[in-house]
Amino acid sequence: MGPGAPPTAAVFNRREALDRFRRTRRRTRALFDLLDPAAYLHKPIALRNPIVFYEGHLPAFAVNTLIKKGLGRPGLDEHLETIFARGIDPEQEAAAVARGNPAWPDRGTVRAYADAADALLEDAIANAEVERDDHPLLRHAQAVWAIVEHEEMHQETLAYMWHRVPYEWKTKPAHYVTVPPRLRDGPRASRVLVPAGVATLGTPDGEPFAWDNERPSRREDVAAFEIDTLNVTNADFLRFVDAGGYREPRYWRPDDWAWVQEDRVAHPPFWEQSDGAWHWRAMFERVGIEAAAAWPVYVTWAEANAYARWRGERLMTEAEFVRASAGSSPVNVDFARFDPVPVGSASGVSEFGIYDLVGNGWEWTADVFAPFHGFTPLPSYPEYSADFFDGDHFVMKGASPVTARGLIRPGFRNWFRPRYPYVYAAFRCVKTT
Ligand code: AVJ
Ligand code: FE
Repeated sequence: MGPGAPPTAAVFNRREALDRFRRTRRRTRALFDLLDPAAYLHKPIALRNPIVFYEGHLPAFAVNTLIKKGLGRPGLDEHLETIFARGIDPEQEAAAVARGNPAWPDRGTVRAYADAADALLEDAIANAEVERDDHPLLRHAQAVWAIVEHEEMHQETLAYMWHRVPYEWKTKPAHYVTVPPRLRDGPRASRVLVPAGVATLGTPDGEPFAWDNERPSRREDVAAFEIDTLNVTNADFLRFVDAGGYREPRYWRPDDWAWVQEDRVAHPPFWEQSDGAWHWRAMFERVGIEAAAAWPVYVTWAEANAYARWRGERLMTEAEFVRASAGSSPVNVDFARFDPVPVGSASGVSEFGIYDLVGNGWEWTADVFAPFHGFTPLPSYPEYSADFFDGDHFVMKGASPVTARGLIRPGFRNWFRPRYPYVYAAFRCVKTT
């Protein structure tokens, strides 16, 4: 521990860890139960694995990490723990096809493995020495939190994959309402000044767990800036579409413009057009765009950046996000819903009067995902971040409707490629004063 690092790390609470593990597993099962078994071998997103992979990946990752690497005990099934070890995220679809797929086991086999893994993991969390100072994976019970947070992140991956699955294969949960009636109008769009100040990026020592990319945390001076109090909505974005924003190269970086042309991109990835009308593709049904007009628009980084340029403005930096979000409480997170709510939820207003920075959709930032100075790979998952410091991923902050509460902390950093169209990512514009 370096000078100045606080000596007090939170005390490990076995009961709490076991509860969180069980709750996480239960939610994962509930997510799989939303799908018709016929979807099991389906691959909703070309760059990702078929659905079967994820049901095996979660328990296999946990066994590999906590049981084998952490406790040094034997696993359950060497073959399954190899094919399910890691997801792929290849640059090109062609690479995914070329690499080929293993012959995936049938669902009964995967479920039996998951049940056995759950029993093994619960017993380890309840009884084994999962917290000890003399092993890097077990310091502050690191591997326990890593497997839980890894699964929580994948719950979001599952949700955005499920989003692309045909509606016939999904069952809407009882009582779920895609567009709840609005009780009152939200606040009007406005702009506030955030005065110059200091932001702490990442997660300070002394927290029970943080991913490697959050550390060491650092303080950064932030110059004064103006920021939209609300996210850009579908209605706002429609004006950009109607103004020909997707046909004007000067709003796009060269690679993004090439993508717009080659893939004929002409609207946000959650919009669909039929009979000349726009619709919003919600999780369980399609709704007219009017119903979603006040929802944040979910777009790629490239589209968010183009919109900001069209307005003569820019996306916020990560440090500006941290500064602006002081005092925000989460809005529409932790699977409260599978779709957004209108922007401007009163409960989520920050100290500076800015809405929904944490929840209802991640916030795109202008920052390329990169390590903080002094970065060290996490012993329990050294490739977690390091493989993505390639200059082609951008930082997202905050949370979406399907971000587990356990992941919501000011220092958490998420990242995706600039043209990856599946994530629940919103944005707003800022400008330097
Ligand atoms: C941090 C959400 C970008 O989904 O690619 C899961 C999380 N890494 N298993 C991803 C992750 C390995 C990662 N993100
Ligand atoms: Fe994973």
